[in-house]
Amino acid sequence: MSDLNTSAAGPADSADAADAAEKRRSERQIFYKKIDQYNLTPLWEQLHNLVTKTPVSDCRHAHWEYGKMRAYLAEAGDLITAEEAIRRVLVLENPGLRGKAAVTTSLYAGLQMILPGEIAPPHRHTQAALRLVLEGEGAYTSVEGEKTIMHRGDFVTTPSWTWHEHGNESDAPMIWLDGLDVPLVAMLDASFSEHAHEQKTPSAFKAAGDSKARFGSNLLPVDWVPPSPSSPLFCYPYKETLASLRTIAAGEADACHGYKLRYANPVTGGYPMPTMGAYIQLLTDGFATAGYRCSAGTVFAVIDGEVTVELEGASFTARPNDVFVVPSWARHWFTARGETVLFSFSDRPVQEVLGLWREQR
Ligand code: GTQ
Repeated sequence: MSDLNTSAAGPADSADAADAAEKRRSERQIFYKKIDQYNLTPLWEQLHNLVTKTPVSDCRHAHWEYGKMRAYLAEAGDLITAEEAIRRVLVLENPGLRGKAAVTTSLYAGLQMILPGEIAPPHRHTQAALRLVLEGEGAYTSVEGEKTIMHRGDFVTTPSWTWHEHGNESDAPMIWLDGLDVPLVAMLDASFSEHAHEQKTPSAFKAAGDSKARFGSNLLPVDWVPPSPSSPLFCYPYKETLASLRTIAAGEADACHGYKLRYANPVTGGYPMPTMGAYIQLLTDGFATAGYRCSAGTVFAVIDGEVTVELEGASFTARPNDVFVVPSWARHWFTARGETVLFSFSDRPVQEVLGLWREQR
C-alpha cells in the first residue's frame, strides 16, 4: 500500500516536501548562529572534513633549486650578519602553508649560511634540529660544548634543549640545510628557549670527536644511563655513511627505496631524536623505484646524482643540494641518473609511537 501511495505522490506533495526541507535548513542555520555565540558548533556539518578516508593536507609537493637559493643567501649575506640575525636562514615555506614557517605540516626547513669569521651565538630551545651540510668545509657546530667540524653530506643533530652555536673558521661560506620540529612544537604549545647570556651553568668544553669516541664506536661509557631519548652522538660523517651505502649496494635493492638506511641512536637503536627520523638512500644509475607512499610528509635533499620525481601528476628533476617535499600519502616514483644519494627527514618517529604511521607499496 505504501508503495502505491509513494508512486501516486503528486506535484503538490513534492512541493510540500521541498518546503519542509527548506524550513529545516533555515531552522538549523538559526540554531548554529545561536550556539556559535556560546562557542559551540555542530559536528555533523564538518565530520567529513575532520575524519577523512585518507590524509587531506594543505602541504603541497615542492622543489627548491640550490642555485637560486644560494644566490638569495649570498644577497642575505650582504644585508645582515650572522650575529645580527642570530641565525641567518632562509626558511623553505611550503607553497600550501605560506606564512607558517612550515615545509610540511609538522616540520620546518631552512638554508643556513655562515660566512668566514662569523659566529651564530649559543642558544638552546625545546625544538630539535638536524643539519645536512651542503657546501663548505671546516666550519663547526658546537653542541653541549663539543665542536664538530662539518663536511659536505655530514648529518649533525642538535637534540632538544642542547646548547649549540655555529662558527666558521674556514675561508669560504658554509651552507647547510636545517630541519626542525618547529610547527610540531608550536602545535603542542611547548616552545622554550634560552640565550647564552641567560645561561647559568656553561656547558663544559669537550674534545672534538668526544661523542663519537664515547658512543659512535661500538663502545659505551661504563655505567652510562641515557639522560634523554635523543642520540648522544651529534655527528654522522658522510664519508662513513657513503661507504655503508656502497657496500650494501652489492646486494639486492628494495623496489621502492633502492638502498635505504635510517640514522640511528647508537644506544637505543631508535631514531636520533624522538620527533624526526632521518634517512639516507642510494639509487644506482638508471634505477626506477616502484610507486610508494607513506603517511609521513618527507623533505628530501639530493647529495649526489640526479633524481626525476613523479608525483601528484607533476614531474621535476632534482640535482645536488636541491630540496624537495613529498607530502603525506602522495604516491611517488624516483628515477636516478648517475649514482644518486638522497638524504631525507620526516616525522615518522612521532607517527610510529602514536600508532599512526602507514605505508603503501
Ligand atoms: O641553528 O639553532 O634554521 O634555532 C632555525 C632555528 C636554525 C639553529 C634554524 C634555529 C636554528
